[in-house]
Amino acid sequence: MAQATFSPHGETVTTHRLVSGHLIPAVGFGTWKSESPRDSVSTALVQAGYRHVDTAAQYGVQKEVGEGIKEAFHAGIDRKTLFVTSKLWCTELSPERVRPALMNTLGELQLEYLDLYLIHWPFRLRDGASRPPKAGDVLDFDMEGVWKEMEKLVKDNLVRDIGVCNFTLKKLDKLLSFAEIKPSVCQMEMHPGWRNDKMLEACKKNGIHVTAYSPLGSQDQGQDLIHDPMVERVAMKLNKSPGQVLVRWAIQRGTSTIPKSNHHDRIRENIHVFEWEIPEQDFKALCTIQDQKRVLDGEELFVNKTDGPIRSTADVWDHED
Ligand code: NDP
Ligand code: 1BO
Repeated sequence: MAQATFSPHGETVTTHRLVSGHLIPAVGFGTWKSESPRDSVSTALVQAGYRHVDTAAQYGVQKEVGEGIKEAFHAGIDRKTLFVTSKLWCTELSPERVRPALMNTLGELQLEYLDLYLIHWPFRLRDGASRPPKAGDVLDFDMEGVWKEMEKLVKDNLVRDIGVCNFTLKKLDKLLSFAEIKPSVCQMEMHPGWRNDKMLEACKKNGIHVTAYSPLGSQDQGQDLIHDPMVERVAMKLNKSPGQVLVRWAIQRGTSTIPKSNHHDRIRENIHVFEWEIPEQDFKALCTIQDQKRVLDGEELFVNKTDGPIRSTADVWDHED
């Protein structure tokens, strides 16, 4: 359910109420491949008015992210107004490793609790696994055992909400069959070039909030949505930037979203998406981009074509695409 609240700079900002009752701000700051995380996080929080930061142990930036958050506290931002997400990496996907991994994340971030802790990918990797994985690098994943440990973190007030990333319908159904605490959030790749409507609908049906990652099409090998003619046309018409149109598109689908930038002007620009909207016909036009494909298909991380157990990207996504 969308709620209205106010940012420190007086702009109306949307938040969503999670099944737990906690609020998640609709735009968060992404930190994957962040080049100067301390500075960027501090700018996002103190100058641009973000109150939601997305990070992960695997990004290798948690210490700097924590320093950026500390700067925000020194600038007078209250912990209670912040929403901080981190993620449990694939090598830690066994029950006895869950709590130590979270404690390490809290230590690096210099926080006493996380607002949201997510399973980063639903595949367990051996310590030191290669990319792509060699035979024996992808191990059995005890989803129920890991989830029970995540639930204990909530009960012990170390994390306020728990959830998943990169799940399929099949894996979500399995999780829901034993979860005592339902996942509050499912974080998935979503943008006009990969709408992923099936997962969005399934999550809505189950009361699970969706956070859209890579809303701008990501970087390097990503999709160049910033220069997509349809996105450029809508941006020109609304006198907004292509980045703002893409972030706003995610918001109008009822998701939260977590754009990343190394540039202070873009960091500011990407959250100015609340006091205007994409008209219905333009929103619908953005939903018609034909060439639907994932940027992050999991191939490099999990696929071993000869030895398995994941032999193709279709296997990664349980043949649901
Ligand atoms: P994004 O879709 O946020 O795109 C980032 C790219 O867009 C960068 O190259 C950035 O360049 C550029 N950019 C940012 N703002 C603008 C703008 N206004 N105009 C033009 N270009 C812009 O990619 P990410 O893949 O980083 O996704 C966002 C976040 O989602 C991640 O940082 C991470 O926190 C999370 N994520 C989670 C995953 C998961 O498995 N759960 C997987 C992938 C991402 P520059 O920095 O130079 O501005
Ligand atoms: C390999 C990690 C993808 C970004 O979350």
